Amino acid sequence: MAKDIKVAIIGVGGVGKAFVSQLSNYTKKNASTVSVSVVYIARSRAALISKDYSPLPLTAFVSEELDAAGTEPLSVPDLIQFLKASGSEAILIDNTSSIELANTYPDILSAGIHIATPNKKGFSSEEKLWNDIFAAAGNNGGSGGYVFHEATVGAGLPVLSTIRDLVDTGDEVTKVEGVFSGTMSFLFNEFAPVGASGAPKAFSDVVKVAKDAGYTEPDPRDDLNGLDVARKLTILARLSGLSIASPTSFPVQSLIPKPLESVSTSQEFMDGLPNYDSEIGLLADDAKKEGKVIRFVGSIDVPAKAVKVGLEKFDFSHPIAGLKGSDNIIAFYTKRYGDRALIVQGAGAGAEVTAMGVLSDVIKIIARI
Ligand code: NHO
Repeated sequence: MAKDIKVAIIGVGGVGKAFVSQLSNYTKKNASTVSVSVVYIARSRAALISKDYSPLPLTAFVSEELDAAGTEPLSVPDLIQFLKASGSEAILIDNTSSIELANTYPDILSAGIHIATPNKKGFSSEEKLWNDIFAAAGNNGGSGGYVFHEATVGAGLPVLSTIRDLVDTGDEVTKVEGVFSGTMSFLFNEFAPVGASGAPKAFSDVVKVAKDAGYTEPDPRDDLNGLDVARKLTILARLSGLSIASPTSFPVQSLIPKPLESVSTSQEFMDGLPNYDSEIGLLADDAKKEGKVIRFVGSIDVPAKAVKVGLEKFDFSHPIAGLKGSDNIIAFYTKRYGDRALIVQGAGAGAEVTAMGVLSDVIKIIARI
């Protein structure tokens, strides 16, 4: 008999829409073994609820329809009750970046509801939340729901599953380093490519190209402040066994010039950025004279309990220097792998690849229930 799974989706932006389309293909392909019904879908101010638990039509995911036909979203306690009352296993997909929702994961998991999410907030904020989530979850043999968050680092790349497999099989992670931001990867691969000839590009011009192409957050300061990378490093460091109080508890280099930190609009920021091109231009020039390029990287030194995020110089021949586009690269150094790192590399940003990470988590949950 096919497994009967109810799904609730919160957040239907870029990742949410791509997820729905991939989930739809998955359910069609696997209809003989699993019956997946999406019974609740919500945006910030509107929700569709299938009161009789019949599957909502996928057209309901078009945001305009949801806004027009939807009712007020349920509170989290009401949503838990609604899903529990179905009598089936239920999975909540959090496709928002809401810390308020992430704060309720322990309650959701304690109620036996599973969670799959690309939202970094629950796993990279205060350590207490991380501890509460995994104390409530069933991942380590407890009675709560399973929680998976592969897409919080490297989008669909197998980063978290790799580090978990290394640790679970008895290996010891000694160092993790790499490029963890698709946006930062694009900026520096364009700004300081290996073997560049001719006039150097201005950093502000590259930021503008990235912004216009939709690679950056609407306000590029949200990429340039380094916090997105710091959140990813917090997650990896915790999985490597380190205690990390918060993503601001270790050195994080911000690329936002001090005077532009407090300007009120993203346009003002973009207008002011060319005034600071020379600072970062000099860094790139100095590196070039040494046969190197600058890249925005993160690293975790496990024995030294040291995590840092910022600009570093790399030889032209280093794999980090040779990245293309918005690719991520993550190198794991472990006792078992020795000096030759286990490397994961590929597209690390974008709705389709991020949604793939979320669906792969859903499939892991289905396999366990
Ligand atoms: P959107 O398009 O802003 O959509 C968010 C949706 O959530 C909206 O529909 C909004 O109405 C809804 N929402 C917000 N708060 C809500 C609430 N309290 N209740 C109900 N609905 C609420 O965001 P995305 O792009 O679809 O992202 C969704 C989640 O995936 C975020 O947590 C984001 O951080 C995460 N994520 C996205 C990406 C990506 O590429 N888009 C990545 C990872 C995780 O690997 C990617 C990455 O790291 C990108 C990074 N910038 C980089 O490396 O450069």
